[in-house]
Amino acid sequence: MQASKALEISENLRERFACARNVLVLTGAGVSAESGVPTFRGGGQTTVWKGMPFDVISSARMVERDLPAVWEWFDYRRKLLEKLSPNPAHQAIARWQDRFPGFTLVTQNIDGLHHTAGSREVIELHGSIWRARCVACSARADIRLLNDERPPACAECGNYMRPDVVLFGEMLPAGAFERAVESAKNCELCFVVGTSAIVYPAAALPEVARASGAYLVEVNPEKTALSEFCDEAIQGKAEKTLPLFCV
Ligand code: BV8
Ligand code: ZN
Repeated sequence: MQASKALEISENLRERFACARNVLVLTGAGVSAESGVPTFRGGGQTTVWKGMPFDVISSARMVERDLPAVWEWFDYRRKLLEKLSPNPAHQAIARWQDRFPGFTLVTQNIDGLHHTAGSREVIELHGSIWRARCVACSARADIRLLNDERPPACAECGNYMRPDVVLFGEMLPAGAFERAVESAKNCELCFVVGTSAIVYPAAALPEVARASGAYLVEVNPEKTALSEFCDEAIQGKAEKTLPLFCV
């Protein structure tokens, strides 16, 4: 594993980037940090909400136990997000999309900032904070079009709606992880940007890419469980590092 300091892209990596045909990018909360979106575990802190660690309030159990509290938590985060915009890391990744014959962006983030930056067909493994879904039928709605009633009532069947986000202990959206695994198996170059690589099954993707022969690059100012496993671990911020791959 080659560790390189930020603002320094190895010649080898530049060449691989120039010649790559299929690229996979996996992002986590760190790619949105510069935009002002709080990370979950950065700097050793775990986000806490009203005394609950975030993986308690963001859990399947909480939806059953206290759906209004889950809505309060997501409404609070969405209010924060409404004022935020993509940063140079999101913008660089959006530019990469048309640079390679095959390009897949997989995100664990629910903030929608990749989409706002212009990325298309983003695989959102953990859903979206901007969408609600019915607990009973398959109805979905853009939360910005719903009234302030909490929990919102489903227009189709009248049952409760919940955030269309994958909580701890819940399955990922059907097909999302499978599509991401397919891309991981077929890429020659895999970037893992701004994730502590703790949450599964998302954290398994870099392992799949590496096992399939991809060159694995991590971009993160901190070391993670994945760093030793990478071909290159660029210890730097995404918003400083990704734009260096000028396209
Ligand atoms: C599942 C949405 C199968 C919600 C999230 C017990 C029961 C059931 C399952 C489990 C269990 N025990 C373990 C599991 C599996 C569990 C899991 O992996 N737990 C972990 C904690 C061990 N996974 C699940 O539950 C998944 N489902 O397994 O289904 C199943 C189903 C039923 C029964 C059995 C099995 C579902 C996981 C999805 C959970 N939802 N989010 C919400 O947002 O509130 S996960 C949450 O963590 C976010 O999505 C986030 O994206 C994700 C990962 O975190 P990161 O993105 O990595 O963010 P983090 O803060 O950790 O790190 C940020 C990094 O950025 C840091 O490294 C920092 O250094 C870096 N950084 C900071 N600034 C910058 C930067 N990098 C670059 N540039 C910068 N400027
Ligand atoms: Zn319904």
